[in-house]
Amino acid sequence: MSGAPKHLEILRELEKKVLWLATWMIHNANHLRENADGLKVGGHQASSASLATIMTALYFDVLKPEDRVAVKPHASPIFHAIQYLLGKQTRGKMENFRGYKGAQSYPSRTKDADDVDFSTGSVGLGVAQTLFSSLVQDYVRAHGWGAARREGRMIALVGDAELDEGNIFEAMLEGWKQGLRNCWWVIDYNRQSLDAVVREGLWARYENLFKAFGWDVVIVKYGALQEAAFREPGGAKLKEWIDSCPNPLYSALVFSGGAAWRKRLLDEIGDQGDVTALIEKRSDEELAQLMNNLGGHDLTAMRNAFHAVDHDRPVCFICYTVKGFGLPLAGHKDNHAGLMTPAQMQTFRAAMKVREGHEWDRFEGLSAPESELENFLANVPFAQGGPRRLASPQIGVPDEIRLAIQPKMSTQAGFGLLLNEIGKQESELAKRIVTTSPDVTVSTNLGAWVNRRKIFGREAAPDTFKSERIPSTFTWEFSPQGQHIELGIAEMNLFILLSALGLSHSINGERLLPIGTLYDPFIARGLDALNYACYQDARFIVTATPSGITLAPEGGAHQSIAQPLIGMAQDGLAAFEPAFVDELAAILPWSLAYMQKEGEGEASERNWLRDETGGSTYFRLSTRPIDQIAREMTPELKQGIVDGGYWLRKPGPNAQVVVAYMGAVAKEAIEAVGMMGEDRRDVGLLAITSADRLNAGWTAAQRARERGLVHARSLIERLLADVPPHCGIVTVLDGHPATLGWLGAVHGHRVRSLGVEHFGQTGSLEALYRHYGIDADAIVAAAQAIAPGRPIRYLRQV
Ligand SMILES: Cc1ncc(C[n+]2csc(CCOP(=O)(O)OP(=O)(O)O)c2C)c(N)n1
Ligand SMILES: [Mg+2]
Repeated sequence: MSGAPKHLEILRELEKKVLWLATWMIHNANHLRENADGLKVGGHQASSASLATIMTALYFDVLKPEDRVAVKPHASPIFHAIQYLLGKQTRGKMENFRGYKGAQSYPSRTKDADDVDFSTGSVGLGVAQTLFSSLVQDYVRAHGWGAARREGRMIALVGDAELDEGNIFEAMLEGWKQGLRNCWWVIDYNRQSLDAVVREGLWARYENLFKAFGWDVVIVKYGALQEAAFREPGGAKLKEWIDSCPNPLYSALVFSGGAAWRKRLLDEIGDQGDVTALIEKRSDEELAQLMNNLGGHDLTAMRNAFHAVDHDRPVCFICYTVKGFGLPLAGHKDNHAGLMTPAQMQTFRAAMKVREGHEWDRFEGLSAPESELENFLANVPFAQGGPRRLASPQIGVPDEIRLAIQPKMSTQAGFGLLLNEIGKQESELAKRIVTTSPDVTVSTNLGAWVNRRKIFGREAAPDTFKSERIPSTFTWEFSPQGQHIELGIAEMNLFILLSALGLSHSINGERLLPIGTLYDPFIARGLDALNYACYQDARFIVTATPSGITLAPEGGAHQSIAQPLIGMAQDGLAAFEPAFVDELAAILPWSLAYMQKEGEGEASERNWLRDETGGSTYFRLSTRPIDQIAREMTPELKQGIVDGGYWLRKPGPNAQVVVAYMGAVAKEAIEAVGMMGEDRRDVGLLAITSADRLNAGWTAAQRARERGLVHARSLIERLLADVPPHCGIVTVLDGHPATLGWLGAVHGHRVRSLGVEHFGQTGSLEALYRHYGIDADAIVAAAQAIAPGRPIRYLRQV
């Protein structure tokens, strides 16, 4: 660190500039909106100002290029202002803050152009992401990769109310288990959330919590002015008063200003000797300055705190700040969405010495010579590392993974076998795969893979059962070369870890191919984290098993209904629910390649499905063994499976009914078609492997046609093209019926959609399929209702 007074002076100037730019950016955007559509959106002025000093200290002084930062959502304007000063953000994007393709309200890896490390916005997620990114950095290095790059610190700028989010504590627990290093959480302790002022004394709970998990805790409470005043006669009294002042009162006084401070202090401690003189010798303005001089607004205090860290243990900095510091909104409990009025803006502008029309000038209003400022910015350590988005070559994936498919098998067992087959090889693909599971590794069938590839641990640890010679199917051995990361039960952690692993190519320059497994219903438990992982374009496979009511006797509470719809609706995630293991064997290699793609490609069907741009994949699998079909995997069949569907039995020209099924109910669908054969002509059986991709292809093809690509035709349009118009379609899956309900809209066929709308009943599989109406009888009954004709003979009483 450079301790030269000049250095500090320039940092002070930049701190001012950053606050001005961020405040102006928000004011300007709202002003434009107000004129355009009358809609004012809440500002982040107060929330941003809170972090202006801390971020100035970090970005312009402390951070190294290899460090990565998750910026608190509402500090996005400060981040953009800093990047603007560093020449990495354009004025156009700043002027267009919150506008179409402008700088984003919350820092976004995918939508912002100025090198956001981690997207934030859903509070708590960015914080945990830094922890898991640090574990991933260790994983990468333990496997012998990335040694040429310096180890970075993973840093989160955390709002104090953000710590209400439980996922942060789930992550801390996991970090402790995994030997977390190189992780800093900087808490903006402004004691305000969105609605109000936070509970008294929270910092002490945090301190204990963090220490209990092995973190260092650094409390930055007082700024240099306060520290100096405490050394004056009477200073100890003042300190005592500050320490015992309740949060809401401190905030209210910050808002009210110097005269209010004076009155309050004199009323409460004014008769206590020296402290009176201490107060009296300061003007109102000086007194306000002193009382507002909390550690988090003191560049020296913050720099000292950061530079003093000389180890790689995780550190939590609790920094006292004032929300809205430096602005007239400072401290007011309603300031979260507060915006400065034009009159307040004028006063602020005058104080910042910014002339009309020069608001965006980088050095407007600063007193240091431009050349010095330019020189300083050109040498900021953080900005010396070249592009922050790293690249890593794609790993080759074979077209097929051969495995011996038994006559009767479940897709979950097939998944375990497929991974085991990959694990047998010494290929680059096998090396780059990393699996993870929240305490359901064995029950989701990863056991064989883990036996081969071991569990990752920074320190090796043998399996005690093995060393004690107690027979066990699974070897539970930890090694720095291990390729499975075993997590505790928290599903949020699973998805945040997948997010961190799935960005390794860009963050660490070393590609990993992450595969996470969990029980299907518990996707809901980690859904927001899954959404954010996809939002920041992390690449992974998530395998959910068992699923639906098909898990039958395992328990009603574990049945999942909505997940197929989640799979369809989740942006960035291609969802599959294959019925047969050979289908999964076709989808898995495709998914491993898909997760590595980032091209643009020509306008084509592949492109409508986003095959060129790539993404993550979700497999919804089952533990139900069903009869497998012995067949040759032709290229056409494989393409159909990957694109979402194919005819298992093509309907004839006189077909009255088509049964379209997805997943484990294949058996019932096949049985129902057999039962109807004598009474309905040419019944068709449509196998659907991905409602998501079929639907996405259909929507995209329609859009493409509307935009002039007249020949655009999606797979489902082609599949249903020859189905006679009078033919009815019965759809069935172990999930919400709406998943396939749209099939009738493709060419206007009548549809009856079967599925599960209520859950919770336990029982045998037969009993439950009957109870919920997805057994063969229910399919036949639906067919009879939708495709009138003579009564179907094999229809049993339902
Ligand atoms: C998961 C989630 N819930 C709610 C919100 C809405 N929200 C945005 S900021 C905020 C309060 C933030 O308080 P704090 O973290 O202390 O930051 P400050 O505003 O004090 O800077 C809330 C509730 C959100 N962004 N994400
Ligand atoms: Mg706060």
